[in-house]
Amino acid sequence: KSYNVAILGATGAVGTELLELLESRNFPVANLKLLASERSVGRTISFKGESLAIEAVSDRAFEGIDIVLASAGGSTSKTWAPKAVEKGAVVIDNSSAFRMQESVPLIVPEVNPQAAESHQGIIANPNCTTILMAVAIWPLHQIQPIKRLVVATYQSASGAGAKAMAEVQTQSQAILDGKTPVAEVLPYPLAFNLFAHNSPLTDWGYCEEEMKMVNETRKIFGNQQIRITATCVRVPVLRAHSEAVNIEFETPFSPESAREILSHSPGVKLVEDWQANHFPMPIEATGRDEVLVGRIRQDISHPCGLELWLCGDQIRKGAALNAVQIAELLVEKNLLKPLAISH
Ligand code: A2P
Ligand code: 11C
Repeated sequence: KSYNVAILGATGAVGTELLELLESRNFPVANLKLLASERSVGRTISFKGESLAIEAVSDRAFEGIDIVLASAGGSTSKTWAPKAVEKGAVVIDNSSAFRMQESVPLIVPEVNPQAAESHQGIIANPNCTTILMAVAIWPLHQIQPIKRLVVATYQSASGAGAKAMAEVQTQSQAILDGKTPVAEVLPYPLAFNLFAHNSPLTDWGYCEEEMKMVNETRKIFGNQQIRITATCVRVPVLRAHSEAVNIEFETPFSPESAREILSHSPGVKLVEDWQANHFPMPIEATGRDEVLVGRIRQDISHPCGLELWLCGDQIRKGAALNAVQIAELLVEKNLLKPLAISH
């Protein structure tokens, strides 16, 4: 059996990766529809050697579609996801629009695939920093419950979209040419710089990205007790996020057993060469499916603390790959029936 698939946001950084993954993972696609804004009408993109025209998203675009992979921003998803569901499609949404709605499963397939069973038409793909951390720490949480997480992120330009990636390259060239870098997509020049994550600030001083790590991790883990605090920072890297994660367990967790567990955990690749001081790096995580984890060590300030460092491709496992894995899960578990229609 094969399925009619639509990509909403097909011209974007994540949309482009979704196309590549549907092809390289041989997802059973019958027909593929590429949707974006009016701006992209007239463009074509190639899929499996065929040139497909971009269409502007509309009500009619979802007729006969089984699966929508949406990555066109929160407001676009808010408008179009419910309409796609009405037409009988299941929407896997990469935006933050529906993530915290109780009726919407928020899924990292390595962690909570069972949540897909209760979907009502929309399934949310978590925030990229959350996905990468969840893949790396869930196997440890299975052995000993995590009590508290203190995270610092080093987030690439790709998290702000294709235009931000292009901007950091232009800025880098401008600086090398002795010119003043221009920031139009991101709030400040990112080349040769870094700044606090560019999401809106809450009244209590955390930015929305930091709160996503708190709230989404709790929802995915099905555990509201885990205490989480995060500092999110944008760094001049193109497309892989890094995270320094301090984990406090209920009881001591040795680095040796953490290493042993993570060496055969799904979606994780251990990268640790202590002699060479070689640990996960964004350039080595780029283009890879796995979350690279290393520098696992005892927290010298706490007997139940463990430190680890991770890098993961933000566009791939942080977004497009996780969404395609969810689609594969729906196919495998026969969950593509448009359940929302019965409401
Ligand atoms: P377009 O290229 O036509 O603007 P990125 O995350 O890399 O910035 O990409 C955003 C994606 O979302 C693009 O494919 C973009 O299409 C799409 N998009 C943005 N706004 C809309 C909209 N209002 N309707 C449909 N697609 C949109
Ligand atoms: C970033 N994580 O790196 C963000 C981008 O909620 O999906 C994606 C925001 C989201 O800036």
